[in-house]
Amino acid sequence: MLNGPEKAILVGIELSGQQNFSLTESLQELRRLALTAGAEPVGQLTQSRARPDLKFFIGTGKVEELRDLINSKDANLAIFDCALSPAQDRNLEEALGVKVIDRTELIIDIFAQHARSREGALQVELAQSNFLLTRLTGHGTMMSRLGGGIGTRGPGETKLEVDRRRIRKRIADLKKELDKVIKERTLRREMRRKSHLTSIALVGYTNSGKSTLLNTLSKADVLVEDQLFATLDPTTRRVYLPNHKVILLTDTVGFIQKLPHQLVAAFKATLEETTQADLLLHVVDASYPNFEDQIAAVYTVLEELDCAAKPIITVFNKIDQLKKDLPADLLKKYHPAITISALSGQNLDKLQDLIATFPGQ
Ligand SMILES: Nc1nc2c(ncn2[C@@H]2O[C@H](COP(=O)(O)OP(=O)(O)OP(=O)(O)O)[C@@H](O)[C@H]2O)c(=O)[nH]1
Ligand SMILES: [Mg+2]
Repeated sequence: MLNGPEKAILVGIELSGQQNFSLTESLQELRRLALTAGAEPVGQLTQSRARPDLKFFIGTGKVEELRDLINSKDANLAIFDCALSPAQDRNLEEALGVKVIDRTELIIDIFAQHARSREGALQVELAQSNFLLTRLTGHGTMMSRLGGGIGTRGPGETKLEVDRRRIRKRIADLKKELDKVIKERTLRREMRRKSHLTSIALVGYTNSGKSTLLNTLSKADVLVEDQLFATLDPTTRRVYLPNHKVILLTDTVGFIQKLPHQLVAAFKATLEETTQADLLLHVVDASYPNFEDQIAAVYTVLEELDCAAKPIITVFNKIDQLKKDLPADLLKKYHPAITISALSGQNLDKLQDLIATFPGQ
């Protein structure tokens, strides 16, 4: 097993035509993801390219540079801020002599560490199994990953021992078990629906303050952490509006740019809490310099979930951190929108008033 955290080199790639999230921003985010997963970033390398190299994603010269950096920093892991093809992953591991993981694997690993409920664990294992299946396509051997660390945790631990057929069987079993969980969840949601209470879902980029807002509005005690993907399992609480109406507010998993499709597919049951809501509160971390990039990333996921057309209130959070007010035209652009601080409680009364103006209230 490993002693101490894995020492990781982060590799950022900017492809031409890429919009939103600059190379620097994306690498900073990858650094936070790596730290959340328990690795220690010890160096980084970037490359701008027109398109990915088929064999290594980065150019051959860069591979050598990366190998030198790995050696000089005594690193044992390379994390690529992109989705690597199975062949690229394997070629890089062979050329570099260390474990290579991509953004998808890193995020799945964090999910594996944060899954608490049976449903969460099942969904993570489904995502891991699907990922593993793509990695086993077309070749029989691979560098062993049984040494521990990122990509080996969670239910997929003995993954390289099993062959494709067994993984397919496992995927089928997981889906069956998840179906049961989904039925229970649907039943609970139906019961809530019968209560005729409006259901509102908190959505937003990870770490934007969704759980904090649920806690302050409902006096709940949901885990809040300055960490990516602190919340995986949905929590629903009653919230009393000033007009004495009651709503049901649900907090769930946050979004991120380039959210792996496997995770969106695997977390269908959890994400249904969002797709079934009457109204969405889109929580935005207004203290993040380029929060409009995060807004765009959230909309991409909402579209994938088919719920971008739902009524949405944009909630600009963390304004206690701002030196000056947000521009009025920004609020107009995201109308209906409001600025709040979930932490200090500023403008929460106004947010409740705004919620109360929505039909059904
Ligand atoms: N300054 C300030 N910090 C805030 C505010 N709201 C939340 N935070 C902090 O932001 C961090 C993330 O808050 P969470 O509520 O866990 O965010 P989340 O959106 O639930 O994050 P995930 O569950 O990881 O997706 C925590 O450190 C909070 O204390 C706010 O209004 N002001
Ligand atoms: Mg949370």
